[in-house]
Amino acid sequence: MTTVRAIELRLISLPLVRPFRTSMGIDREKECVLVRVETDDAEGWGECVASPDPSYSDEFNQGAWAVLRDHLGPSLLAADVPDAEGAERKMAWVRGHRMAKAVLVMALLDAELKASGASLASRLGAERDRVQCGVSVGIADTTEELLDQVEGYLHEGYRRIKLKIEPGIDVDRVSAVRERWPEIALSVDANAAYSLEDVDRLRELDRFGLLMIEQPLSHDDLYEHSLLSTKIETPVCLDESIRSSADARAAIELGACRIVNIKQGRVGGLLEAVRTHDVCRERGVPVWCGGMLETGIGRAANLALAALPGFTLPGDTSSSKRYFEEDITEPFVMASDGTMPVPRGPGLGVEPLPDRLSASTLRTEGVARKE
Ligand code: SMG
Ligand code: MG
Repeated sequence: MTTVRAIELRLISLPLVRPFRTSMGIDREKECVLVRVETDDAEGWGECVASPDPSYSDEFNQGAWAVLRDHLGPSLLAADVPDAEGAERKMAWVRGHRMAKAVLVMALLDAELKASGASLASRLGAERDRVQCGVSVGIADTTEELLDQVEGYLHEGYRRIKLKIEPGIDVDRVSAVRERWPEIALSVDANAAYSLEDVDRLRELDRFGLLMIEQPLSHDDLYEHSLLSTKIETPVCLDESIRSSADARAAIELGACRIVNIKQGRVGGLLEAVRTHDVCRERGVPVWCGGMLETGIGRAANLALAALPGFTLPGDTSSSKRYFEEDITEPFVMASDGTMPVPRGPGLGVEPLPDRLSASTLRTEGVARKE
């Protein structure tokens, strides 16, 4: 049992090394909410995966900030929390807001594990010391630019290339990459940009031997994905549609997907991410760790999660330098064999560097106790 003594919110911004374009828009910087908690025993950090706009999900930074400050934070502040599961239960009265809940779960796990000296990886049930890395390549202005970027990433050793696509910037781009590199592990991610009416176009992708097509249809749909899955050969992977372990179970039972992308923030935290992994593993469905352009804090958590046994496909767990000139932690570096070591220090195993943290901070606010 420990008491949560303080919760501090911090909005940070870091420039991206190159703009990241998806079917939803263009990101030029990474802006996210970090949370620092202080318990009786230790300090812990968490990173919220929400974006500035409610585009990838209905959550967004200012909304997460408000729900953390006014509802979730006060539920935990000055409360006796047995452990991170206990914190999940104390926050359960708030419906939805999974990304906001997840950041508190992460920070409390970090504190709890720092106090006991155990790593997050061992707490979650990791079985590997290194994870396989893939890279997500944004929509480029031209095919030549795309080929140059892919060549660079393959040269660095990435084991899987994922191309962002949207209607009209899809078949030709995939064809060009496949022609140049017939053997690489290749996938595409549509971020919900297609509809069932596009089935003929999506079927054209079948000839490229893709590992998967990620989230082709609506962000909140399972049924239409189950229909699409019977009409195309490329395995469907769901990202946005999976918000919990229950969603994963429903999606699999409905035949809506054959692969699941797990992001701890999207499902409400690291503990629910493990349950989602378990549901998929029990049903023989491979999973992999998605990414939200995380700083070193969130990246450390992703690496711990990706080391669980059901994560059999390379994740969007790329080197820090694929995103940032300078991260807020020591950078994560992928080896030339396309793998990255799983942090093994207590808790997340990383700390924000004070100089980097203050240089990237836009705003901070403490959570106040509710009278
Ligand atoms: O972290 O390397 C990364 C980004 C991976 O493509 C990526 N993420 O739909 O999977 C996805 C997108 C969502 C990012 S939108 C900010
Ligand atoms: Mg995705």
